[in-house]
Amino acid sequence: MRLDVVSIFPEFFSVLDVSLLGKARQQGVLDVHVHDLRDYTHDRHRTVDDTPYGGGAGMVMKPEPWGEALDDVLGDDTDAVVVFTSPAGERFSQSIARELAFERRIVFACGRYEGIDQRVVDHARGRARVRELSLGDYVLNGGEVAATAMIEAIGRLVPGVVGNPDSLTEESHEDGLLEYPSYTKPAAWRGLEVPPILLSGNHAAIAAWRREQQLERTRRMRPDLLEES
Ligand code: 97T
Repeated sequence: MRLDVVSIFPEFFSVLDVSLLGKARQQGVLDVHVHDLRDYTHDRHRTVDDTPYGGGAGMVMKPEPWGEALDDVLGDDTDAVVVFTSPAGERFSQSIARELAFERRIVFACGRYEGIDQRVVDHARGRARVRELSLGDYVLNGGEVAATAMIEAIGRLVPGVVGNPDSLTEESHEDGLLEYPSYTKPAAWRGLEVPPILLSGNHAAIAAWRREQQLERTRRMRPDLLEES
């Protein structure tokens, strides 16, 4: 999968050099290209923002650098998805990550300040499949953290990135429930015991216990998930 990122903080994405995604990049499974939006400005101050039409606090990202950056990054590619990270987007989820993991190419456009001139998004719809995605219901200073989280969630679902594919299906959110609690050795630690059923060797009973734990935990921590499913 090819991933492009456009941001005024390209250094931010050095986190993608490490851990599992870093290894996937070294192995050529993920091909990540980070672009500095300011390289597409032409004034001495490399200006990317301006005051909003209609008034209001904060600054809006100017359309011209974004237009040039997306022209350059997309080239004549007609098959890419462009993701605008935004607090006003659709909420990102495991099912969206699963969908996007099938794409050949995704371009992440990271806005700062109060957002990007809306015409950039509207114009991009003419040449790519556009998604406006939010990480959740809170405000960040910019789209970089959101893009990084989405890249990790999507990237690890790309075949060959995570070594053991079984570990992908046994996690929180894959079946609409939270994960069951996990334990490892020693069987007793600081006076706390591992639930005896896990030491019983009875696989059917263990599976039933885990299911029950998933339901109980989901009911307690995330009742909204049970209503959805
Ligand atoms: O708060 C933001 C500002 C810019 C770009 C994205 C965000 C955001 O994304 N998910 C939550 C907030």
